[in-house]
Amino acid sequence: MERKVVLITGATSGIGEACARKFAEGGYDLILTGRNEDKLKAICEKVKAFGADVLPLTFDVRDREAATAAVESLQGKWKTVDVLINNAGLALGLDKEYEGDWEDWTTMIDTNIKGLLIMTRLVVPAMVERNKGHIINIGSVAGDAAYAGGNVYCATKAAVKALSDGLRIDVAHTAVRVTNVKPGLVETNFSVVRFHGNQEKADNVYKGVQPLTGDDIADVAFYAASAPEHVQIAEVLVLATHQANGTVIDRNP
Ligand code: NDP
Ligand code: 8X3
Repeated sequence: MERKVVLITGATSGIGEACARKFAEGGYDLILTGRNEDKLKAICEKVKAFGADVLPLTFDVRDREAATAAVESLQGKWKTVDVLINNAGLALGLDKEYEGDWEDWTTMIDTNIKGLLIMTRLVVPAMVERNKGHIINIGSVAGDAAYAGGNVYCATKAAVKALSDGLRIDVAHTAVRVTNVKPGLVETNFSVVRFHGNQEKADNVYKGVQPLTGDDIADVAFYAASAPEHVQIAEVLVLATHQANGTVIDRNP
């Protein structure tokens, strides 16, 4: 059977890295993208153990020229991307909106919204032309409702929902599918990045509750990609068992 190709952004850590493992195990070949060439190469070596063919592409999703050059460099079987996982993203800070940091806002908006749009614009036209393909956007419970200090990050994930819904409308005449996976608390490097490297603050986010893992989210993404072709998993909210929504978490179950 012909192997399918998945392109994963932000594959050097957390959910993206877990998706790389899951899709490799599931028989896909992988285009793994990220900013850190060394990490990317190390992950490529790991997933090759599952028998997957792997192509690393090093670029920043905010850099439209670099992303374009990377996608345009694809040759042969790599040109046919069956599944695009728009995963690269981050939160920075938990400042009040009237006190927030302009650079943090710009980074979040440029990565979570514009980076996702750049990759969508580059990869989806060929899917539409082939009448086949699947875009899995990693949104968040944070996109359902704002929480204290979440303001701009929550807005970017609300945008991921709007962009997923909009794309689903725009490809409805084709067999291309669009899924928005919205995780809750997942213990990855996410909180370390949010708190600019403060490990203690990051650890507190998961205190008293068993969080999800990147693997839990990769399982859901893989399930969506594996559904029969007439089935479109449009949106999935995945929470830790003791998390009820973006703000209600029972830390003493
Ligand atoms: P990690 O910090 O572990 O992973 C984020 C990945 O995105 C890294 O590989 C990182 O690479 C990459 N990335 C960040 N900025 C860029 C960029 N400009 N260009 C290319 N790659 C970039 O966090 P998660 O795995 O948790 O996050 C993955 C996605 O899941 C994000 O979109 C996040 O918003 C979302 N999410 C996370 C949740 C959580 O609780 N963890 C919950 C809900 C959603 P680098 O190392 O180079 O920065
Ligand atoms: C990540 C989940 O609740 O920390 O999107 O924003 S949350």
